[in-house]
Amino acid sequence: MLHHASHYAPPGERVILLTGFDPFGGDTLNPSWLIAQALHGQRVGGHRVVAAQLPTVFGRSLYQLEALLEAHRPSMVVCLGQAGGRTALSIERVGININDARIPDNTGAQPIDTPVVPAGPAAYFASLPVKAMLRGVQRAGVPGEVSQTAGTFVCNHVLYGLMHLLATRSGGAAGVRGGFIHVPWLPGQGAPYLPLRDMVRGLYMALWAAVLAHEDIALGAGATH
Ligand code: PCA
Repeated sequence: MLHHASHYAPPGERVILLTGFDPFGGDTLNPSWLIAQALHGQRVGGHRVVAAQLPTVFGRSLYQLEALLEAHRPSMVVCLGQAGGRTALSIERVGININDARIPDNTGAQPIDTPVVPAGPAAYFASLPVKAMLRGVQRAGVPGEVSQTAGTFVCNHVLYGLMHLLATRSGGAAGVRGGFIHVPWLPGQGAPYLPLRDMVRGLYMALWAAVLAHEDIALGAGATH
């Protein structure tokens, strides 16, 4: 069952597909989905945001993502996930070809040291303009950083799988930019945390920055925080 809007973009309006995950690991909510929901329907420079939920499940998350790409033909894909313990909106630079689960996924599966895509390349870089998006987050007055690892659980699985889909799908995927942003806990889930409204504002500005940036800006070495 896909949780997403059933309406399609009018001709000429491009779609930003924005995904979040369902709660996992004993949590009762997942800020990534609350943020995606809050931005559903927003217009960003000739694009419309379509929010969809992915299950925190190895394999199934990617099948659903592939179906969403087919259904919406987005020009940009931004997947969001919760990363408890992080202090900032973390724009991920790279997905790696490994599943190594510290905890079971939402079906109880816990793959250890398996590839996301057998015989796939070791890693894919996100094709979003990560530095421009970082600037956007910071302009919103929200803590942001570029992250060099999305971990080895379902979020990295989805980032790697997304980039593999975009790299290998026949037709339609050329020029589609994609990537992943990890978000901290909400108040009440644990510390450190960020309020929902700040995360929504930061993500909104990051989407604007991505749409406006034709090429990524150079902030200089080490300017990742
Ligand atoms: N965070 C997990 C998977 C789902 C989510 O929201 C992760 O960081 O892998």
